[in-house]
Amino acid sequence: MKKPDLKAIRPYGDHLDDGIMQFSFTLPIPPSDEAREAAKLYLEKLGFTHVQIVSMELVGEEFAFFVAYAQSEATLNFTKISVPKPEFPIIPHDQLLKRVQEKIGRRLVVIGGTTGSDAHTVGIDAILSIKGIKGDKGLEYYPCFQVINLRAQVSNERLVERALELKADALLVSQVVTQQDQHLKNLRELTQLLKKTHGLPPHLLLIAGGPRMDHRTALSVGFHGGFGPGTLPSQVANFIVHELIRRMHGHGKKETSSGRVEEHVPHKAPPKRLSLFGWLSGGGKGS
Ligand code: B12
Repeated sequence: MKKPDLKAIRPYGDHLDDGIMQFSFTLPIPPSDEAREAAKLYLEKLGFTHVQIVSMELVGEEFAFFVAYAQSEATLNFTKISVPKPEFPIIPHDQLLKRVQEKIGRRLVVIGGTTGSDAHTVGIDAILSIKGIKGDKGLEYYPCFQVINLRAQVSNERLVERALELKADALLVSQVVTQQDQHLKNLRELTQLLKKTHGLPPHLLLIAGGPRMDHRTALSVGFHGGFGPGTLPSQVANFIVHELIRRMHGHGKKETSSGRVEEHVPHKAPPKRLSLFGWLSGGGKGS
C-alpha cells in the first residue's frame, strides 16, 4: 500500500491524497434550490473544488442544514507540527504515594469544581470522586490527596475563598460549556482574581479540564495544565504530584520530556487502598 508523504499530507476521502473532505453546516435560510447553490458557492469561496451538496434538511423553521463533500489541493507538513502537552512521568499508584510522603510529607489539598454558570459535573466528578472513570479510580481514592469537590456553578470568588481557607495546593476547574468562549472568559477572570489575592501558597497549581480543553489553551489563560476528552484521574494525579514537587522544590527542569502515558498502566484492578493512617505511617494497612 502506498505510504502517505508526511511532509505533504492531504485529507483522505476515497483514496490516498485525493484531498476530499466532508462538511456539515447550517445557513440561516430555508432549504431551496437557491439555498443548495448558496451552500456550494460558499465552499467554493473558501477555496474548495468539486463541491457536492449531498444532503439538505430543514432545521427549525427557517434554517437549512447541509452535508457536503469537497476537494482541496492544500497540503500540510506533518513533520513540523509540535503541540504543547503537560510533561510528567506516570508512575504506579504506590510509588506516587511514596513520592508525596518523601518529598512533601503531608496530604495535598485539591479543590475542584465547575465554575461560572456551567452546570456540567460529570467530568469533574469522574476525576475527583472515588469511583473515577473507565476503571481508573478518582483522586479521592488516593490517601495523599484531601479532595474538596465544590461541584457545579461555583463562582470564582468562592473558589478563591475556599483556596485561601484550606491553603489549597491545586485548583481543578472544569469548563464544559464553551459557547462564545465563555470558558476562556471564566478562566481568565479566575487567574486575574488569583493575582490580586494575597496569602495563597506560591506553588498553587491551576489545572483546567473539559471536552474542549487542551494544554495550550490552558496555558494561554494563565493555567499550568490543561486536560481534554478521555482524561483519566491517574494522569491528573501524576501531574499534580510531579508538578507540585517541581514547584515546591524549585526545580526548573521537568523530569521527563514526553512522559505523558509512559509507564502508564490504568488501574483496571485498582491497587489495595491504604487508609490515611496507613499511608502516613508508611505502612501497608489497607482499609
Ligand atoms: C449530561 C449533559 C448535560 C447535563 C449535565 C448534568 C450534570 N450533572 O453534569 C444537563 C442536562 C444539566 C446539561 C445542560 C446543558 N447542556 Co449539556 N450536555 C451533557 C452531555 C450530554 C454529556 C456531558 C458529559 O457528562 N460528558 C461525560 C464526561 C465524563 O465527559 P467530559 O465532561 O468531557 O469530562 C472528561 C474530560 O473532558 C476531562 N475533564 C472534564 N472536566 C475536567 C476538569 C479537570 C480539572 C480535568 C483535569 C479534567 C476534566 O475529564 C473527564 C473524564 O475523562 C453533553 C454532550 C456530550 N455528549 O458530551 C452536553 C453538552 C456538554 N451540553 C451542552 C449544552 C449547550 C447544554 C445547555 C446549555 C443546554 C441548554 N440550552 O440548556 C445546558 C447548560 C446548563 C448549564 N448551566 O451548564 C453542549 C455544550 C456546547 C458547548 N460546547 O458549549 C453539549 C456539548 C451538547 C451539544 N452538543 O450541544 N447538559
